[in-house]
Amino acid sequence: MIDLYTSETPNGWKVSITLEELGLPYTVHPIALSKGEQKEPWYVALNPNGRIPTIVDRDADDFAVFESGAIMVYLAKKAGALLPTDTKGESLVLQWLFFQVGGVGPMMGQANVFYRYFPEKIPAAIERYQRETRRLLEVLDRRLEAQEYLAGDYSVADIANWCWAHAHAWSGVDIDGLPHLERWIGAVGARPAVQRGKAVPPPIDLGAQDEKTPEGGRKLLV
Ligand SMILES: N[C@@H](CCC(=O)N[C@@H](CS)C(=O)NCC(=O)O)C(=O)O
Repeated sequence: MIDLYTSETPNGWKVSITLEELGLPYTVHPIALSKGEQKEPWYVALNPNGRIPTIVDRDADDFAVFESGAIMVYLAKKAGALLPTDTKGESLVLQWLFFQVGGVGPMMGQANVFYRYFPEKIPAAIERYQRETRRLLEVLDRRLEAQEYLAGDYSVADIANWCWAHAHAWSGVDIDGLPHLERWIGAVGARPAVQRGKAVPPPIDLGAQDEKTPEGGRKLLV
């Protein structure tokens, strides 16, 4: 059994969707980000970065894993799916997974901060992160022109990138003229396991979806 500490955000969905796709049993522990639960000592003992998501594998001596990309790889290896075992196949998936972890996630995250939450409106910062987000989405579109999925068969690379890319409108970035990306966003989003994982944790557990409001988002800017 896996314990999952998460919130209703793209980085959280990366793990809940992976768990759903793999069919691994797990228990959800919602973390209220706007209340700062992720900074409490008991949580930082599991995740030194004080952010969601985190898992604890109760079947592996309570082994804790933080960083969403590392969690996805851990789970895929544990279940033996969503990540090829041959060196080149694994490398391809990791390339597109790291592309999300190091590029799409941070850039869209900063676009959200400056477009949605930051108390001052700084046009240069908004433009900078939105332009970089759009550029990264164009990279995905070009990749998906020739391939159904990002790295061979459907994998953790698709889940990771989808969790951010499908929410492009929240960052104020359109995907006009990116038909391959649009096709893939629809196809991945139609998967039952993706829909189940995206419903984790249920909003009711966190109260009022506080993180989605400008006020709730601002509380995270400290
Ligand atoms: N690199 C980390 C990023 C995690 C992250 O930024 N999580 C956000 C939610 S998407 C969070 O916990 N924010 C709360 C905070 O910044 O205190 C990962 O991929 O796990």
